[in-house]
Amino acid sequence: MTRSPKQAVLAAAAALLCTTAPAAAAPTRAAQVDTRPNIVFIMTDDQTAQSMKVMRNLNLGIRRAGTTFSQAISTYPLCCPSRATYLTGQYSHNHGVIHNAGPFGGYVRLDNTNTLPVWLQQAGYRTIHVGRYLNGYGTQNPDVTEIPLGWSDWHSTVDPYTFNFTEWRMNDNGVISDEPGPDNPGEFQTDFLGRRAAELIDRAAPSPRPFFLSLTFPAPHSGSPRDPDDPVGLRTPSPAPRHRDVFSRTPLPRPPNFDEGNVYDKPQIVADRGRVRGETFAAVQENYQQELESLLSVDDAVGSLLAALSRSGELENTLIIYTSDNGFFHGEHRVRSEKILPYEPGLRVPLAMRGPGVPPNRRLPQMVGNIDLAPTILDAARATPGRVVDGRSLLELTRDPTLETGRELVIENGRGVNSVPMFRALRNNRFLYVQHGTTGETELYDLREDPYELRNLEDSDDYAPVRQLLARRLRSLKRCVGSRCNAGRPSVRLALRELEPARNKGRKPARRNQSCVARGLRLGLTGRERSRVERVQYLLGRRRLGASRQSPFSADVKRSRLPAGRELRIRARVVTRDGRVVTVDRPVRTCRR
Ligand SMILES: [Ca+2]
Ligand SMILES: [Ca+2]
Ligand SMILES: [Ca+2]
Ligand SMILES: [Ca+2]
Repeated sequence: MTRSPKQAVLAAAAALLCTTAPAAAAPTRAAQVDTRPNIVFIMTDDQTAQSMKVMRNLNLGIRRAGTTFSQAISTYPLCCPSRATYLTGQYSHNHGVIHNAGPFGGYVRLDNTNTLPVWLQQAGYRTIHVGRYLNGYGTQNPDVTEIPLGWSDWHSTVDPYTFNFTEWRMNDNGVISDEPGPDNPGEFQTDFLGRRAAELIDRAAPSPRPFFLSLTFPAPHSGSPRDPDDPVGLRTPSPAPRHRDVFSRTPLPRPPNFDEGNVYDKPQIVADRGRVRGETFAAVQENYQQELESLLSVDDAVGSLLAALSRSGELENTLIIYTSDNGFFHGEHRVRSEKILPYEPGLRVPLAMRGPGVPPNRRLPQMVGNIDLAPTILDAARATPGRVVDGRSLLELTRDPTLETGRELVIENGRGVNSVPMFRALRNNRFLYVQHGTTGETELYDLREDPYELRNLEDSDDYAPVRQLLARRLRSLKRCVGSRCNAGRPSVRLALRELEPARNKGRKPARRNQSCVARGLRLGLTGRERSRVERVQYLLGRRRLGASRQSPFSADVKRSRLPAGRELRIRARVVTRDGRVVTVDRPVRTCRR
């Protein structure tokens, strides 16, 4: 492996300490060496999780070399609110950006003086922005050369030209230019952004100071120019000319919720929609194909970033995160071309990560959200946020892959947006519960039984108790702040008891003051919410010690199954009937044999 410049500085400092440096100078000199990782954050616009399959560099260079979060959720599936969440680690009800435009949305709505790059810069990072910023950047600011606080290096597309893939405008550290310029005639926007990002990596890598690169592609969002095969009445992206029609024979997927037949169970906003057939079907399919095609140039850019990092010797010491601001519909539930609805196609986003502390070739099934992006980056950078963040670091999960936090997420759409009236939803590991503010309609889906959300259970008697619990928790979560956003964590504890010796069964209790486990353990659950538990698995590391589906959920573990003379952490993985999953741990010491 090539040694990175930063590691070389470290080695030089170490050599200095060993030979000439006086002892007193040692701590100061060592403290100046910065071994924190670089961070490269890549965000696409309106990309579905499934579409990652066409991206070869992403799959080989980031996903196979790292970890994919297979249940990643955008808590406000719309560009600007979701991007403001990335920049703050907060739900939109806390950062206040609840629309792309208007009085409650867009660039000026966010307090741009207190965001992720500001915190990283304060922590000593060089911060680089390449790509699109919040909606309205360039139109809402009276001075078009304005640069938000916190960025050491600023290369932003300027609205309203951001979504033109062949003729757009840039603000490069305050200098406005129309692109592509005379040096790169005909360059496609995605290629331009990828090239610029790679050049900036080349420039930042030799410094001992770590860098944070935030690269945000407008692709595969719809935009101009018009392509010869564009459908009428449905907006599409424009792929790079070299990728046009590469997927023209790839059929539009038809999952079970595609063109949903029976929508009597759905709220008005869905039930009023027509079928996805004939010309509409063809239009949705063309958009799907053009999105995949436009992702190929994003993938080329991913390839050149990986090459730049590798060339500079920084690849192994760089945390790379790949995601999108929201998902997208392609005919599911009759929704032909939108994002802001509380169902899975809009909520699910790609999320993959590689770098220090991230195991290779792994998939983590835990539900995570866009509120977790900033806390993850801050964790890696050992930096402190200037706001109360609502999310948690994903590095907790890469370090401890069976951890479950019991958290539930709120899905929001402000006061309503893009003709979808206001709703709030609660999403946990098993259920989606939605309240529509203006009509009073509600929805409940059991994602374990009905992953395609075809049967709204709002009237089901069997689910009445679950509905009640979810409604109560949604009421408190929809305005949650900081750690209160984890308040739904099931209140259960792991109980441990030494097993009775066989001859004493039913007579004498085991000695209470014994400090180590001599005979074996009886595991069980206690706590206020034990009555809500559906099943429990007991774990020692990745090994299963036992399981139970019956209260009090006890399981006996013989001494022979536990290593002797050791401090162990026993873990219970608890699933509640209302869809929460939590792990609770207890340390225990086993006696020497
Ligand atoms: Ca978007
Ligand atoms: Ca097009
Ligand atoms: Ca085509
Ligand atoms: Ca239905």
